[in-house]
Amino acid sequence: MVHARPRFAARTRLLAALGLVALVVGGVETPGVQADSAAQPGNAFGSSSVSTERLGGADQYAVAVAISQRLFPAGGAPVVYLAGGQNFADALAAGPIAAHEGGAILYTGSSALPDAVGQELVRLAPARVEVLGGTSVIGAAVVDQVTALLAPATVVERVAGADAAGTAAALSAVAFAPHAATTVFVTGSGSAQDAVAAGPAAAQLGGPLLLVAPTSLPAATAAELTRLAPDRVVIVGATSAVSDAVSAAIDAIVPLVERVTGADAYATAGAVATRFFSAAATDVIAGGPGYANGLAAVPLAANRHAPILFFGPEDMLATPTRDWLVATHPSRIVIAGSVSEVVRAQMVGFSDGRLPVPPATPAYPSYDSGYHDPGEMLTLIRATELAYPTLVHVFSMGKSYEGRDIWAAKISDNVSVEENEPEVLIDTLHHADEHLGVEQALYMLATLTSQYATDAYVRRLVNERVVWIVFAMNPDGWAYDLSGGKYHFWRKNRQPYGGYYGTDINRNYGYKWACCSGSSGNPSAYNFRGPTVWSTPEARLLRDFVASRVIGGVQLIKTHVTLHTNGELILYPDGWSKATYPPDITADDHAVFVYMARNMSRMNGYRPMKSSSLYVTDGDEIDWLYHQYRIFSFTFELYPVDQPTLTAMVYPPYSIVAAQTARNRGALLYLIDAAGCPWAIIGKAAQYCPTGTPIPPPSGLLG
Ligand code: 3K0
Ligand code: CA
Ligand code: ZN
Repeated sequence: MVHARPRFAARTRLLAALGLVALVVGGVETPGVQADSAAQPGNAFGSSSVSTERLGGADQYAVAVAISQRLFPAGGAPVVYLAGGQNFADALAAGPIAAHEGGAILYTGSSALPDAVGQELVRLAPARVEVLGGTSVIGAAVVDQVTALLAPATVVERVAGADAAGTAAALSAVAFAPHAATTVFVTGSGSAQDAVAAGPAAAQLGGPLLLVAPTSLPAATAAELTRLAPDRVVIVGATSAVSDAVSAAIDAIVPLVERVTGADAYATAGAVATRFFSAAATDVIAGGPGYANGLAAVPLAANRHAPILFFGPEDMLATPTRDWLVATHPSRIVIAGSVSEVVRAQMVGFSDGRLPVPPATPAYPSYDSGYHDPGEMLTLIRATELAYPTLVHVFSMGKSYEGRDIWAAKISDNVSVEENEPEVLIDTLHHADEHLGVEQALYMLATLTSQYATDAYVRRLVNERVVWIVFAMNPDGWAYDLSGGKYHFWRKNRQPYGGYYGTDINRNYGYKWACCSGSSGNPSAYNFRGPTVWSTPEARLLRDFVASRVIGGVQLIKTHVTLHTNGELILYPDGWSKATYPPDITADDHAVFVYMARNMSRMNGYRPMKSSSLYVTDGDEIDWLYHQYRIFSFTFELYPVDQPTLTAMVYPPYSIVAAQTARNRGALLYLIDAAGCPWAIIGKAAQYCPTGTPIPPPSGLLG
């Protein structure tokens, strides 16, 4: 929220960053070939017509071995290209050469050959090993190790130019006679992802890949182009990688030069696929954001007549890759390296049509593109449902004023069954510019699903509770706040009244609405309460949803948090009354609120306080949830405090999101746990909760 209010004053110090989310590639995964399987509970793509095959491994050495095993299941490769695992420059051009020669690419350390790589070399028993690069990349000791492992007749030779371009030219010279290749591919020697994308296309057209500097045509490359005398050169990549001047210099040697490029490496890979691979392709290789895995996969892609596209570093599949899958609906996807289940679900779902391309929505500004815009949010929650169908059910709570869906998910084991378990509600984005709440909700969805198989606490909570997440209560305000590629500091919904837009949804609830100067009757005000109680469709939908959780006369939802920003606060009812001990809350319930807030603050470093201590609010959500249903209902005001500018206060950069969402893991899991019997925290479970509470929730004040 943008208005200068007390939380902007100095408060708790920010906790140190608690860690970062793991990147998709480089994540540890069991080495070896992994076919699609239902080995993990909840992971089931079985109903799909699309299969995925993960050529996974703990590192690039293991991934390359897995790819080699897939390509040569019975061993017997004629040639192996051995590349430096820490320095791939000399291997950039190896893919099309390996494809042309029917060989494999493996990686080695500079001073020692990893055991698994040695074993793979023995299994492949090649007649020839080409060691790529000079002794600084792959030392003589490695060459000796390789020689000792293989049959005496094996040729082990080094291919090295003065630089990467020279090595590429030397590889080409070994493999191709003059006029043997009609098309040659060229990429920038510093643009490895372009080289990966170009590799399968070069192989498909039977030519080599050569490298250039961004602004100069290396002599070795020019000489090799002259020697090969192809009809055509295809440059892959942007002018920042291969300038127009370099293109012109190539044009002076070769009759035809064309360039294939996109807005970034993902789009360039998509453009290469579109230009050189049939839309009828039934097989696709997806590399990671890095290039080592993709480079090793080029011979396999060539063998399958498939392009290589990149899935991307985080939880969203890159859009150009998505578009290729939607356009070509491949039946098999080979994944080089590790990938998260939700990204795998996106690849499968976009290929088989179960995951629709979301309707166009406004996007975050490019500098904040890591934040999930409304379309990305929908894709991510639907992909999570696809990946964990027994744990997640996605649904729309209903339509906003302007007709947008308000998306929600139920998370529990046996998710399709009413199991009469204690329930928890998490909602976000009552206020349109409080974007971090959406990220926090997505973080919890990811935590409860991706950690189900590995974290006993998460598994117990998912098994013994039902968690409802409402991902964005105010989709109309959100779309407006993002419109036009810039932020608008917009808080309310977009319902017009009295010549102004917007009601503050968090002043429109039906407990003591308009009672106490905790909202405004002026439609131009930031905290306009609406012309009547429950006038906003959004608050009504939340009301009706919560009412629907009364089953057999019992409200199953026991605890709740609404995620707002900012101030790093934990707020509890009442908002309407300044009284320290509110007249309308029982002493025991007040004690539960105080204890729960303190316990959660121990875990996230936020400051606990009564809502009215911040300022008086009337008609807000948490007062209504408590008084209507006795739900232990909290407002979290997320990061930050104390920023130098209003923009920094309201729109923190994406770089803080991983740490600031992970920061609330413990507190939010505790809130879920506490639903078992909130009064257990004050030692009164026997008095308040029926026997048979599944697992006793935490009790007492945490130390
Ligand atoms: O429960 C509450 O006190 C809500 C506080 C909330 C509000 O609605 O005024 N604070 S915010 O607008 O700055 N997110
Ligand atoms: Ca369940
Ligand atoms: Zn808010």
